[in-house]
Amino acid sequence: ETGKEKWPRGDEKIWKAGMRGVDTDVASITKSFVNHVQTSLARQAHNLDDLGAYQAAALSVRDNLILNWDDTQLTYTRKAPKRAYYLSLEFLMGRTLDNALLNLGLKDQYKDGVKELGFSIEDLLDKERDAALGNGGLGRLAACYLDSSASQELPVWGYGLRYKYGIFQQLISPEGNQLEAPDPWLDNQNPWELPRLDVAYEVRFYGQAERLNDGTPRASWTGGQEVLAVAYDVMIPGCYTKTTNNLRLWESKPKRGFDLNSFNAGNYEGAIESSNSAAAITSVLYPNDHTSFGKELRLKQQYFWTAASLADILRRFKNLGKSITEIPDYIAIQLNDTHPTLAIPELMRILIDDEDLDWNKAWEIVNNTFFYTNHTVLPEALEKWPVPLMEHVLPRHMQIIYDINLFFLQAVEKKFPGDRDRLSRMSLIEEGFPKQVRMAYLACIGSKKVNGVAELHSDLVRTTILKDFVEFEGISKFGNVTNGITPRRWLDQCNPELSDLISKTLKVEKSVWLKSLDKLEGLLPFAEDARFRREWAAIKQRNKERLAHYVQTTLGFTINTHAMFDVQIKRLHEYKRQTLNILGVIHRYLTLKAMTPEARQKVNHRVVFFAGKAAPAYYIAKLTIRLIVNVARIINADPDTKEYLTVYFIPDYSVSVAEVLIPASDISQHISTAGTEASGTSNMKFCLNGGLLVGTVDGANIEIAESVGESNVFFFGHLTPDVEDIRYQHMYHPIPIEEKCPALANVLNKISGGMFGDGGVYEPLLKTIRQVDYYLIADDFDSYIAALAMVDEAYLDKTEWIKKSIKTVAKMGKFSSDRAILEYAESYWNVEAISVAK
Ligand code: F58
Repeated sequence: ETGKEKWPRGDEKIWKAGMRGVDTDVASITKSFVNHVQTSLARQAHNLDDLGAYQAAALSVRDNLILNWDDTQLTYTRKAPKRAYYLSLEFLMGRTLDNALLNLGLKDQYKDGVKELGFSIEDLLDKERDAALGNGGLGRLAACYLDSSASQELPVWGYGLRYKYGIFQQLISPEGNQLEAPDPWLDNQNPWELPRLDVAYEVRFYGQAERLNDGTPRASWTGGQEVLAVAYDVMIPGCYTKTTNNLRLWESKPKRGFDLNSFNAGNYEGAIESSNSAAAITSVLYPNDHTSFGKELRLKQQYFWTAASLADILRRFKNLGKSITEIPDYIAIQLNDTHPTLAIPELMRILIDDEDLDWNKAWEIVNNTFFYTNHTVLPEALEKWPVPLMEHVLPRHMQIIYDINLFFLQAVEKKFPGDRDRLSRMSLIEEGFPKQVRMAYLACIGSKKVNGVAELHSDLVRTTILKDFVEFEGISKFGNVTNGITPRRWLDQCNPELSDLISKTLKVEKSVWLKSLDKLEGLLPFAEDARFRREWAAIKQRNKERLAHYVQTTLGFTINTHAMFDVQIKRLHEYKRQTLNILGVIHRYLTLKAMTPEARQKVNHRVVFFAGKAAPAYYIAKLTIRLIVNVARIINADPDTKEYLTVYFIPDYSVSVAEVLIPASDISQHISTAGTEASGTSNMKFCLNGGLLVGTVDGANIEIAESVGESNVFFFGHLTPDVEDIRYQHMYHPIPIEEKCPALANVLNKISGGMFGDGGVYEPLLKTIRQVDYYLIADDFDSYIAALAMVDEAYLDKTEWIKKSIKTVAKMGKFSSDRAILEYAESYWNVEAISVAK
């Protein structure tokens, strides 16, 4: 590139005159807004409602994003740096407008602009629907990593699926049952995506795979169903930088519109059948969390997405004109859990069948291109695909997996001769009826590095599920990258007053500290400053009022904002132990009931919030919701206690609901059985907003405590190394619950006795505790209650409490997703930042 290339076509001056830059002043913003109202929306000033105004504002912001996006992509094309691709089946983005305005540094201008046109920016922001293309932590982590990649100017693209329906909407029936409704999030059009109907790839399913047997490992794969993958691009703006990265989401379409022959023959159903089956692939996000199902449609989603993404990545690579063996010098692919593991045999297939490479060369390329992140050690969540299903849907990939396994086991045999147990433990194929492919093992052996998502979890990966692989491949392949969260959304956006106070106090611009979060340490001395503490406390108070207002307008309940706000929000799961929390609430209620009115008056009012969705087929988790709702119904209406304890279940938890709940919390609960929560990320969000943490010694809680100081967190419960022994005791030397934990036995009896409605309904849930108690509710109950008592005690001294809150925030710098993504870039991908010329 000389910078003096010939203008491609037409008159350069006329071209340049037609080009525009990013709008930065109020006048050009209002002009662009009005323009979009008139033309893009075909509406007029006098019939424009808030939704229309939101759309006009979004379209005008999108124009700006596109300009930055274009410059960014041009820079990447010209400079051809090594790029990383983040493959994730889930991107839980939430809303975009506010985040885009803040990252562009244009929030104030838009606020003034829409005000001049008669609207309030807050009302418009509220009209946006969440993009909820994820279940929970794993999907939200992917979204935070995209924000950080762009903010740190890293050439990273995301690849995912454009589900027509995101995670279901949660409704709660009057009895307290969770009901699910579809989430048609695209119904009001999505201003944040650019359809790229010209970027499309064919993806094959089923058919026949035949080895050529010509002395090469090649095979031909023909027949079956062919489906089109069409690209939709979502712009990902970095914070105070021009860099605007891309998230490419695939939509499935039939290769041919419909079958005209069937149509002409009068078979109308037949005519649309194949087109429906193609469209079904990206129709809906699977709402499971921490279970693996083995459903054909899910397998098709995974292959459809990995095949289209790889084809796209390789097309871009080929444009560089490099030799195919240089792939690892230009491409790093991060596998977000095992969901995209089929990319490994797919790249083998392309290199062998299409590019005619020999096996070893192909395997070496694959091995230097992929990186695998594990997000759980729970056995029920480890993906396994039945061999017969794989053979049917992806016959060529099944052959390749068998070949990978053969060479792999030969190498294991060489290192550990005669160790047959080891071979069967490590085989990619689990024997049984049916045989199954162990996807975590395939991801592991096909990748250059493997990591867990917090120190403890990475240790567990190394010593439990992948122990044999560590012994075989060496420990250096198995690392840790502790998760992080983006401080843009999870502080600046959700808690603007606190963010402003921090800038003012540190005397550092947001454009600086939001991207170097360690700067928060500068807040430490201000913990001793009474005026600062008052401001800090006042902001927390206003955030509590904002939450109370949300509850008032959506649920109709009035909340005492002078109470302590105690929050547990996450997917409902036995291992996360919402049950422990609600049983603790009942215990507190019984204790209050037993007190004299005078004694009660000394108790600080506590408001306990729960929110979270249960997988639709997860019966026990749904029963827990029902119990919470009914406990709330009884407790909140009891005149003896309602001044001291109230409980709310906030329905339809989402990213935007989290943005209201998190800044309002005094204390939040992260109380998984030790060793079960890989990391957790909401723990980080609460602490970054000045809430303190009650938790078990699990996941990232441990590192948070290391950073903020153990005196600023409330730990309880058994430790990871003891959990297995305790479970063993439960099996072989069970102690009756009345003996082990009388307080809990009493609570369970009250539930059975009908204190919260028909006790029989809850029996299956209570049985999980009375009988097996796999998650150690009874073993941890007393220490949990003791930790909550410490919280009460600490809360009495408001000054000390606020000091703890300030010191906590000051020490949360490590948990920025910028730190995490830079670790991936430096220690895993070998990808460097590259700046886009202004
Ligand atoms: C979560 N996993 C972990 N999985 O549970 C959490 O500790 C961690 O902080 C987070 O990942 C990010 O690393 C998680 O969210 C899922 O939602 C999967 C969805 C697809 C099915 C299997 C579970």
